[in-house]
Amino acid sequence: MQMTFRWFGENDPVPLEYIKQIPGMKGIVTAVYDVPVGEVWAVEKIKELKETVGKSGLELSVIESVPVHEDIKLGLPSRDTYIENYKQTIRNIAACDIRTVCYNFMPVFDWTRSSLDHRLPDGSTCLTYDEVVINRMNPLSGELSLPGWDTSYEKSEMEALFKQYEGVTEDELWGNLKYFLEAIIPVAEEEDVKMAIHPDDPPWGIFGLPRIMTNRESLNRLINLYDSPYNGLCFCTGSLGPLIENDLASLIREFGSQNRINFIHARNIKMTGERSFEESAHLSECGSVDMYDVINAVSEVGYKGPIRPDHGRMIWGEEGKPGYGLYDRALGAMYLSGIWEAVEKTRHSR
Ligand code: DNO
Repeated sequence: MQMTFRWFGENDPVPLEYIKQIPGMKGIVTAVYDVPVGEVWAVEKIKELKETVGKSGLELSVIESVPVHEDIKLGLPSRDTYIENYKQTIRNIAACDIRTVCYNFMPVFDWTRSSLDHRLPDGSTCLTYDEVVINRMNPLSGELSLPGWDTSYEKSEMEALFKQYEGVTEDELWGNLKYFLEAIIPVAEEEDVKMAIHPDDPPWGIFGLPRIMTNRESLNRLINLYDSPYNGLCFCTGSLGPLIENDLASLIREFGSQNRINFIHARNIKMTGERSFEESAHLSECGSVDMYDVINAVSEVGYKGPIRPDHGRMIWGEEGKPGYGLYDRALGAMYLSGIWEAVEKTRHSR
């Protein structure tokens, strides 16, 4: 596996030079942030980004994300134009020799949390998902936004979007995903760009909107929508983890052995209720995810692709983008690399 780190571009308070100082760090996960969703990313923009990253001695390994326009998820007639644009963006990314693209198919909202700065007993802060608080939130108030979302909406736009999603069933969403994949995966194959769909975070419907990428059955349905290693998963332990039925290590064995894991997000979560959790430190004993089991399975299936530590807590007085500070994610990277070294050496010395 190749250790990578998410970086939000020039406005990210974490400089590339610091990321490079994390031992074993090889690659950067980032995106072009100033092109409206649905428009083509120009080759020059991607090239410039790649050069900026390259100057720090790191490689631009993954684009996370090329956002999917809502009209594609809704299956509107205008989707064909946005799909053509998406294909061109894939071609342009390939022209810059970047080989992995992460995306998601979550209606309206990407990852959703009830608190971005929940204080833990040790004084650090973390992101939490509390079902009771979420159920009380009004997504139409015009006040909800998260720093990690690729898009944000005005109140009126949000109301219009919710209206459009009224009556869109999960099966229709699946149909729209299939339509999208049938159009883009042949291009991804031609251009040698591995697509990695991020599971829904959290892995259940929110605010009455349908969500479909949640468990073993849905991951399986996804890979069967288009039979190609280019139609793969971003295996996110923190997104799949909250559903008790999701045995992470066995899912990695199942989908990794079929060559369908194209990217990995390693995040730990500590369940605090049936549908509530805190995002804990990466160490297994801090949360509900057994990170040793996860990395052991990753090594067992011979995974060679990128992995990144996902959300970290804010520690040591750091201020920055919630979930995306330097310190706790750097600790996470070292911990993951440590498990990796141990399981690989054990495996290969047998
Ligand atoms: C959250 C991230 C997600 C992810 C997208 C991928 O921190 O894991 O925002 O980037 O869902 O499209």
